[in-house]
Amino acid sequence: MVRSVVRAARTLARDFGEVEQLQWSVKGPGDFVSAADRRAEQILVEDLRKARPDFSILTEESGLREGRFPEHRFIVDPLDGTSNYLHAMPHWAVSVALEQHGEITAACVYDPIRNELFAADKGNGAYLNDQRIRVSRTKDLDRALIGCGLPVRDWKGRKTFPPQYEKVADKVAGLRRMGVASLDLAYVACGRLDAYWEYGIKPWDYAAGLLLVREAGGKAGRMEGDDKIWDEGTIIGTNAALGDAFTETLGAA
Ligand code: LIP
Repeated sequence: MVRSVVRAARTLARDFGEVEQLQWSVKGPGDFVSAADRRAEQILVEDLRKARPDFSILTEESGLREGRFPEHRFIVDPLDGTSNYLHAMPHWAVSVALEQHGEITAACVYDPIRNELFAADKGNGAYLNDQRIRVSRTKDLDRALIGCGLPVRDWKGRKTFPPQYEKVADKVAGLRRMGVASLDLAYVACGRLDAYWEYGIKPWDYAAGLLLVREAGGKAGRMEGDDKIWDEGTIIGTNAALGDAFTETLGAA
């Protein structure tokens, strides 16, 4: 998983140089970025298939490819933070998780711009490059820096977000909307953010991040219940100390 994620991210990083140039072109970088995204997905699928030919693969771009052992599946986002990438913002990542018998057992999120590889293995902790990471110890909401998502246009979260925002914004030290769910959760895992929530994101955006937070000692899941973890809902990742207070604040929205 690590090898495939790093290989895909390196090609995206090379293409990113071109995207920066295309910002001034009349046509913009749209088509170029779609092609780069597809190329990255191809690399990931090829590598993961080679390593585990019988596992299923769910990707953002192509949906589910069923393997012989569908109870083992990779959940892949070749380019998380597509809008950032498209606008030459140097904050995006490649994310892969492995789900086995309904549990996420391995996770890998790589930010090639900062050369930061977040990885976790169920039961063995979470790591940033080779250093063990842990969630923050912030226990008071009024000292907490919180990541979130922001709905735009006709996005479903338009109705869900405003009341949640009202409740949270009133109580916390700061809010950030960085546009890369996998990295938001990775940042909770290493203590840069104290908590994160977002409504309506997709499995490939958060599968790896959930395990990173859990293995770093935090809490991560779907507010409406983990039994339907891949259904539409509000995804929350928090440090252990804030956990319930933060979820209650959102839930009370
Ligand atoms: C994006 C997420 C981001 C969210 C966007 C989108 P993509 O993923 O990571 O945090 O707010 O709606 O889903 O589409 O760039 O892979």
